[in-house]
Order: sequence, then C-alpha cells, then structure tokens
Amino acid sequence: MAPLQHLTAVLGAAVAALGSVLLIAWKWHFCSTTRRGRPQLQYPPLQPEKDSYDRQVLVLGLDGAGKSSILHYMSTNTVKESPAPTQGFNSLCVNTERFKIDLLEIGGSPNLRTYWNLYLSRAHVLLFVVDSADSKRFPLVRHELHRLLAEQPELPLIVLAHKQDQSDALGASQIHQELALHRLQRKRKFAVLATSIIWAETATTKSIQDLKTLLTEFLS
Ligand SMILES: Nc1nc2c(ncn2[C@@H]2O[C@H](COP(=O)(O)OP(=O)(O)OP(=O)(O)O)[C@@H](O)[C@H]2O)c(=O)[nH]1
Ligand SMILES: [Mg+2]
Repeated sequence: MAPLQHLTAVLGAAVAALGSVLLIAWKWHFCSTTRRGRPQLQYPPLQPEKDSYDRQVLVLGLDGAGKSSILHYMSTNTVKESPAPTQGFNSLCVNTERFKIDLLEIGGSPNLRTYWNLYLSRAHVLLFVVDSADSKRFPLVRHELHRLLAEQPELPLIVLAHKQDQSDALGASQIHQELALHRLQRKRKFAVLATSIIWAETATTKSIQDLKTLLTEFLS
C-alpha cells in the first residue's frame, strides 16, 4: 500500500474509534431518562466506570431471541415491527426511584457472541433471552449460557422464556430443564420468567411489568 493510502487508512480507523468512544461516553453521561438505545455501532465499546447508583444489566441471547424487541417494549410499551438484527450493541436506560438501570444488549449473531464475555465483569445482572419455540437451538443456547456462567459464578441471572405467544413455545419450567439450570451453583441468585411482547395485551403488559419488578428486586 502507498504510504499516503496507509496513512489515510490509519487516520480513518482512529477517527472511527474515537467517534465510538465519544458516542458511548455521551450516552452514559446524559442517560437520565428512559429512552431507546443509541444507533448501533459495529464494535461494542467497553463501558466506562459507572457511579455507585447505577445498575448494569447485560442482555444476551442468541440472534433472533427477542432482546431488542423487549428493550423497545420496555421503553415505549409498543411493539417494534420488523426489528433489524443488532449489528453491535443496543442500550436502554430505565430510571427507578432508587437507581438508574442501564441495559446493554450485545447482538447474538455468531461473530458477536465472541464479545459477550468482555462485558460480564461489569454487569450486576445477566438477563438471558431464549426463544422458547426454537427447540432446535436449545443445545446451543445451553452451551452458550453455561460458557458465560462458568466465568462469573456469582453473577445473578434472569432467564426469559420468551415468545410465549407461540403455540410450540415451552413454558418456564421446561426451559429451566432444557437449559440444565439445576446445574447452577447454589450461591447464584436466579429466576426464569415467561414473557412475550405480543400476547394478549394485558398478558404482555404484565409480563414486562413482572420483568421490571424482578430486575429491581435483583438489583436492590
Ligand atoms: N412471536 C413473537 N415474536 C417475537 C417476540 N419478541 C420478538 N419477536 C420477533 O423475533 C424476531 C427477532 O427479534 P429481535 O428483537 O430483533 O431479536 P434479537 O434477540 O435482538 O436478535 P439479534 O439482535 O440479532 O441478536 C423479530 O422478528 C421479532 O418481531 C415475541 O414475544 N413473540
Ligand atoms: Mg437485537
């Protein structure tokens, strides 16, 4: 590569990296109300240190499990039509009376799963979303979940048995079994919650409200 082209490429990469860092820093600094996530970036930057009142929730799960849809519903009480797969990360702030909850979704596609564990150490709760009707991928889900849990033996865990509106969806206790959650260490706090964003309206609203209540309880 000619020296000038090389220099241009290096400068371009540096500007892109700086832009990512500034964007996420701005987000963490000004995130004082419930809002939808920032535009997606290709590479999810690590979160800077947070003040002690913040609580961080890492939202993971395979591609298509419903992570972005849940965050969208939590912030707007509406269903997002045809959400795009998350190419990097997606975030949401929820203010409660006692603290601010930052939810950070990292996309679930195979290339992004390799980044998941980088974000574990700063999380106060892992929110793991499962498509309860996607039985073919339960072995993969189980593998990915236990791989993460092995790194953080005490990180509290909430598993969402999501898409309960689907006729072939397994219930919360079956998901518990499929994911071998009986193998979890006793000291780990965990729960499995059945959710959907397109149940009959009251059931949807209740399942998302139950999720917020559970998060607040786990984070207190
Ligand atoms: N039936 C049903 N479909 C849902 C539900 N929640 C989300 N979906 C659909 O599932 C698909 C994937 O949803 P996303 O929210 O993009 O999934 P994701 O986990 O964020 O996926 P990635 O960003 O690729 O990791 C979309 O077509 C959603 O409309 C639900 O409760 N029930
Ligand atoms: Mg997503």
